[in-house]
Amino acid sequence: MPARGGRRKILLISSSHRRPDGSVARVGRYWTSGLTLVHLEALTPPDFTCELVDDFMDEPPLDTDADLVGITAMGLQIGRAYRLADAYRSRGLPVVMGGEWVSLNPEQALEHCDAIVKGEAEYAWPELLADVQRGGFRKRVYQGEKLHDLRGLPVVDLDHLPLWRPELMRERVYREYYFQFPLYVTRGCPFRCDYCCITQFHDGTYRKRPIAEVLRDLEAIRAKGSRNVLFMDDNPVADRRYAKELFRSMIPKSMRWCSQCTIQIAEDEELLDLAAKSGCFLLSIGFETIKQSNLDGINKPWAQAREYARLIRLLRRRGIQVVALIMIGLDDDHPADFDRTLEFLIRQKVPLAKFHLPIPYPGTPFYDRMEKEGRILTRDWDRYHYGSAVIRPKRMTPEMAEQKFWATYRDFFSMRSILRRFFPPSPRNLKIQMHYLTANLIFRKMQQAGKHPYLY
Ligand code: B12
Ligand code: SF4
Repeated sequence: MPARGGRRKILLISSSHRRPDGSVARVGRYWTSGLTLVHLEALTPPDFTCELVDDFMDEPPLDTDADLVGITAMGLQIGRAYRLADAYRSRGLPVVMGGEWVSLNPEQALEHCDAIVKGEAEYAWPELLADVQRGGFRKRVYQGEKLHDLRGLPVVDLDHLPLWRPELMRERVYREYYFQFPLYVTRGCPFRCDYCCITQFHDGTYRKRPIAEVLRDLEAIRAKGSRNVLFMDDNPVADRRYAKELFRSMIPKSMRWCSQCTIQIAEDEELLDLAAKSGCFLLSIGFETIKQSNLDGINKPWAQAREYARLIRLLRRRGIQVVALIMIGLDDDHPADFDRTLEFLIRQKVPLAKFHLPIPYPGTPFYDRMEKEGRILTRDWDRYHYGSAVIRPKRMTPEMAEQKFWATYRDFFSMRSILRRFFPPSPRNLKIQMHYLTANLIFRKMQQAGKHPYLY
């Protein structure tokens, strides 16, 4: 690997996914960004320079002067990521991959790249790069000897976020809501839902960042002229004491934040009040299903379906918008359960829902179970996008599951459903509700045009 100007160059790519017609999904502007690329850049020693490309917005350059290519991918992006890896390797460039999918499926990934980072990169990436400096990879799988305690993580350069377009923020129409800056406070989750790659990836551990360091990062976002934050966490409230302390200390910062979260947040009213006061305006919550038998079946028995309606009301009362993440077509679902779920969401006035047909991510207990039961219908990862029946459902045909999936989306974004869900509005956060009303109308238009509302 030749050194140029004393510094070697790493091309870091976040992959997009392929649409059914084979084209790569692209957007012109986007409302948030992951942290992976800037975080890897921050972990890179100064004797390297990094170029960051998000394939979701820009075509990665195949003719590159980079010495090393690093690729990250999530879910159905993996097919596109493997194709990119193959393309760079065929040009003689060494390729390293990382992320949840790759970490849980090392042998599969190594068919497409020269080395992988298995698990988090904090210790493994500097070790790999030291080997690169010494002449090349010494092994194919790099894995840190221990998990990082999340203290003193390097500060990321927010200006390098590939999906962030500062010029858009200067336009009046975008000023208030454009771009939610990424930040995370915790890693992992103590639960063990059987379809979840996060708890597998972190081996059931749950770690928290020092609150002072989180507050410092919030200041950096404020310095960009924004108050909007998206936590990259999967379950920021698993340690209630920590979460309460964090939210309390965020109140004076006047931020607006959203996150993925478990419904645990609404089970403790003090926690919920603090979240609302600290600026929480939207939570994506994995309810998964309104049937307890299904919850038990996916190893999520701690979530109580009969409590969902009451807990959603508590969130709504505080003006916190809910994005309900729903799996339909689980083992105890009949076709009529799609309709029951839809009616439940409408009655609870849920502003947005993302429906998923069950997807068995390789490396999870759910995948292993589906494989053992001979129910995996395809390993074409491009189809692992939640709208395809990639496993054989128990109580309906795959065709019926897909048909009901699209019908549920259509009915969720019907005018009648939108009106029932948004009117009368709850008294708090009226502006944000109107924002999500507009989002519903946009998604309605997309799905009328035959597009998956969230896949672009
Ligand atoms: C932000 C985010 C997004 C953003 C990404 C925007 C962007 N392009 O920048 C958006 C909203 C678009 C998104 C979309 C999707 N996402 Co997403 N997303 C996340 C989220 C919340 C945070 C990612 C992040 O920044 N983490 C913080 C960084 C620092 O951690 P990290 O990525 O894990 O990286 C660390 C290590 O993994 C490792 N590493 C990772 N990659 C690499 C690469 C190399 C080369 C190396 C050396 C190391 C390395 O190093 C890092 C430091 O330790 C994660 C959940 C999570 N907690 O990570 C889900 C997550 C990654 N997403 C997931 C999925 C499934 C999707 C979708 C495919 C869902 C869908 N609709 O089908 C879509 C993709 C759609 C598309 N259009 O392509 C899954 C991945 C599942 C899997 N097995 O791969 C996750 C884990 C969520 C979950 N709980 O299931 N997502
Ligand atoms: S609660 Fe969420 S993050 Fe935790 S194991 Fe279940 S699905 Fe994964």
